[in-house]
Amino acid sequence: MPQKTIELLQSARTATVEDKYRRGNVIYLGETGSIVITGDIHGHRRNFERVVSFADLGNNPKKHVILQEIIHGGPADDKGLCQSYELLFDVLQYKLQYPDQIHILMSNHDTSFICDSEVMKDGREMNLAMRQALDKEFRGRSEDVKLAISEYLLSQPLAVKCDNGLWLSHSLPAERNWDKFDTAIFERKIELDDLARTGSVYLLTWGRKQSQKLLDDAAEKLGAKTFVLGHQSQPDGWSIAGENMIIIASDHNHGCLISCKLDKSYTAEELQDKIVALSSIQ
Ligand SMILES: [Mn+2]
Repeated sequence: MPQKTIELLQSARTATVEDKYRRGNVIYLGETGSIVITGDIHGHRRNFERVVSFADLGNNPKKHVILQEIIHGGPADDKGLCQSYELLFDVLQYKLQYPDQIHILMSNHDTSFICDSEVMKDGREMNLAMRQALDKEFRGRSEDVKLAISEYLLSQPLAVKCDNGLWLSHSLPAERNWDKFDTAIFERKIELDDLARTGSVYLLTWGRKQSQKLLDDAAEKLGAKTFVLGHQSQPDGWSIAGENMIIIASDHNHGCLISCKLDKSYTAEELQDKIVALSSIQ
């Protein structure tokens, strides 16, 4: 059903661009309601289902769900081709069901798909593995489906900023690149050059190992109090990786989410009490 898939991707792109909380490339949330924050999903369907069940958005119209890095990982076919796009399509159906409650952040695996560049995960090159799976499923329409996926991914916001001081993004730039990072990227239109090495979307989504000094500078520059990021793998599901930063992962059996209020401010230490193990959710 390539045409239905393409239409789903186009609708998701429109909903993402028109998200009522979006200004520029940031989702701004006020002091009303609550938020469920997840880390990288990487094709982990069971954990995504647990997030949906936990959030129960149908009964919680003032709750927001933040998702990121849906693709690359999870089920593979008998040749090892990556079928995580199937989960992406289901996540986008979820977005369309609750368009102003679900916000999906741009990740580096998304930029690698858009740029058709290599990305390694657990020793495997995932970009080609997923593209070949798409070719196998969509045959003559696979280029159209890939283009629609790229256009959807490129429309995603870069960060969520909450009035309570929480800042959520896939990552932050690495120390050595902090002075090359242009924060105007949060306001202006994203161009493909911004995704290439040294571009500001690249620096934001691929950066690792932020020092406390960088986190303090970033907090001041971005007007944030506490960062919640994904991207850096977390064998235990999460870690406090700075006085004002917690990193979470949602892509394995020890994965977790954070569930907290928007009318209350939290330090990274206080957020520890708001962590929910995904394995505890039916
Ligand atoms: Mn990542």
